[in-house]
Amino acid sequence: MTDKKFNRTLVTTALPYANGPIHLGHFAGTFLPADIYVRYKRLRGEDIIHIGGSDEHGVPITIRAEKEGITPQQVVDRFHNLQKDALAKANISIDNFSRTSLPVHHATAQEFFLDMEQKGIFVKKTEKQFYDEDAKMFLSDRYVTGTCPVCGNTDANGDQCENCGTYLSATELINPKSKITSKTPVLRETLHWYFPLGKYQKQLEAFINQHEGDWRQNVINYSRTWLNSGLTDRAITRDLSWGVNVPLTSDDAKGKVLYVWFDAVLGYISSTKEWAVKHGKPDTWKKYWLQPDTRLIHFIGKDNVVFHTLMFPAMLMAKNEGSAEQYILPDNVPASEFMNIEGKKFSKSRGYAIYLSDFLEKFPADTLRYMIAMNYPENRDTDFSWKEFQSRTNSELADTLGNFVKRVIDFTNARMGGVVPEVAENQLSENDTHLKSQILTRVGATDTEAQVKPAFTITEYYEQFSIRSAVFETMQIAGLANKYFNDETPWKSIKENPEKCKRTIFVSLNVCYSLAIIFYPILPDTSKKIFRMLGIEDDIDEKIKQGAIKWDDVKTFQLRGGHKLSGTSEILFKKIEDADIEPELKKIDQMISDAQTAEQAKTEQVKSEAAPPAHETAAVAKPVITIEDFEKIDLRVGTVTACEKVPKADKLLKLQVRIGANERQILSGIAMHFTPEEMVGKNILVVANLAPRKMRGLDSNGMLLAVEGSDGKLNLVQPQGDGINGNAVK
Ligand code: 2FM
Ligand code: ZN
Repeated sequence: MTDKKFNRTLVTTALPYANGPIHLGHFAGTFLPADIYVRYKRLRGEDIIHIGGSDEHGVPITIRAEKEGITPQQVVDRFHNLQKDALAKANISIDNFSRTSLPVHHATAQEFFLDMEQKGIFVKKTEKQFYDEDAKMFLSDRYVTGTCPVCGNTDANGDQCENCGTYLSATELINPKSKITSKTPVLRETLHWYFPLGKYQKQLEAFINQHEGDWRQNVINYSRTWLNSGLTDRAITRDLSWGVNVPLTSDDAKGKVLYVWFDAVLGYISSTKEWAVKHGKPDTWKKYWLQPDTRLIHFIGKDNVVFHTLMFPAMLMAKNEGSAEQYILPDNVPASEFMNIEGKKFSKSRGYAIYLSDFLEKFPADTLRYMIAMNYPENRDTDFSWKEFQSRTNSELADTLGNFVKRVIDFTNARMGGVVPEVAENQLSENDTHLKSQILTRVGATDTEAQVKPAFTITEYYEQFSIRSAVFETMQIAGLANKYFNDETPWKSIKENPEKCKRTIFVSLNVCYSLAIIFYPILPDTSKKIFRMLGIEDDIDEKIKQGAIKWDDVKTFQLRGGHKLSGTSEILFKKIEDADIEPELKKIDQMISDAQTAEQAKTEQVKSEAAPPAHETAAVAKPVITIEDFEKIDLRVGTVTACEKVPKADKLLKLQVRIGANERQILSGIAMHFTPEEMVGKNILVVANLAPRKMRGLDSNGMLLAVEGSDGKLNLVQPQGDGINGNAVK
């Protein structure tokens, strides 16, 4: 835990590859939580900038260009602009959305490389790499596809298997194929620059330890998994033509570019430089990167953790060595888990995705922002479902928040001449002050005697990046306001007790003002509409920037008696009908059936190529077998005696399983479904005579049986009964 005093904050969002549009995964994992946090901090009057851009290098771009028969530049031009527009439509108030193809970025990345090269930090090594003899080129990372040695997925990439999450090197793939020509590549020698990550092991361990307790546990765990297995040299150059050229310090560098991850993380720095130039103060980027009182925060998805907690910090440590300029290291890396869609894993490559701009063509940005924020995958994978989107919009946004604000404004306009009533604050009733104190307690102001304190205040939730809880508590306040208005029945008191009615409306209008403030981070459009109806017409973003509207304004009544409202009122949220989401549900069905068809076609192809057994899916029926065939399988009951995670393999568990008198080791891709602790002591069903195989260099003797549920979760096949260990299935 650090206890540093910061004077400004630099927030970054992971740069999405410019090979496709922004999808809900990007939005939920990085852009929305970052934007909510930044807007909240702006309301607190803090100096904060939000920096990002698109990642325009790397194989994902060139593969798309080749598929479409266009240049990589054309690919990135198209998608950078689409990404930028979609983010603007979603009201992501990013201060600069840059591009890594810009000269400022190339210069920055080359400066880092040259500095390290001159300081003798890199190691140069000749290694064997796959080469496509027909295409006459080396195949780096994703240009090679093949079968994952861990889970059997036949579509694994040369750097990572999308199915089980294991980081691979291309030479580990079974049946490697070139993505360009589909030919089997050959191994050839090539020279590359390596960054000696291992040299920074101690420093990185100290860095991660220092953040134990304030970083999310998943971020600490992912980083420790890497640290525990020992950091090694990482190749940071590639034989490609698209990317940042390796500076030509020798002939060896010809035809080589920097590895996309080496340049992408530096995109945060170059984007800040571009932002500073656009603001006419080119040197201000230094204030954000080189002063220790800046707090650096990276919003990323879980698949990017180690690049931000180990690789980038190590690069910055290397750059800082012997230099007067000292780059700051990240103070927090709030990494998200994943957001599924309708219970199924999102997959861009399988076409199972919802794109941000498509969504926003049909539904307002604030409805999406709310739904996603309430399901922010903070500590576990969450789900986006259209039905939930409909019900949250209708019951929480429309019936709670929208309804309260509209009733108050309409009542004031119709019955009070559209003017805030004059009320002496010391004459407010207990109910009136109770509502105010409940709001203060939840928001986190201190000058209140609350009876029921929430576990944390909204302010505390934001400060600790618990976005989902902050949003949930914010909506609770709208619920309290709605209840207060109903209980006070101003439509009756206006006749029976006009002074009471005035007090109710005075309080309610001020609560509308408070709601406009506390919902501003989550629902910026709605917040502005509320301000407008309340007669605050100016540019709200600007007012916040100048400190004229601020978070702490909820502590006091901001609208004084006599203040005139705009006199208009609008419906904040239109209800979503079944008919509005039916086409979307149909699209999901279509995506699922397309994915199944593709999966089936793939399986057929694999069978016809007599490739190793594919990762089986429920959609594929298997050929009929005889009883003799079945009897070849030795199915036994085993008991798990010990279990641990396999380093660098997110999904793999290493189990010790006792079957009768013998104990054996089995590796299984179930780590996302079960913790090692919950496996120990379980009776499981094991294919005991499966030929031994190696996974991640470890022996696996057998396979355990499990079945996927409709929620995508695995269930173990667990035989019941006493004294069954070691027995065969009959
Ligand atoms: O995983 C990705 O989509 C990468 N383009 C993220 C890069 S984050 C940062 F380093 F720029
Ligand atoms: Zn795999």
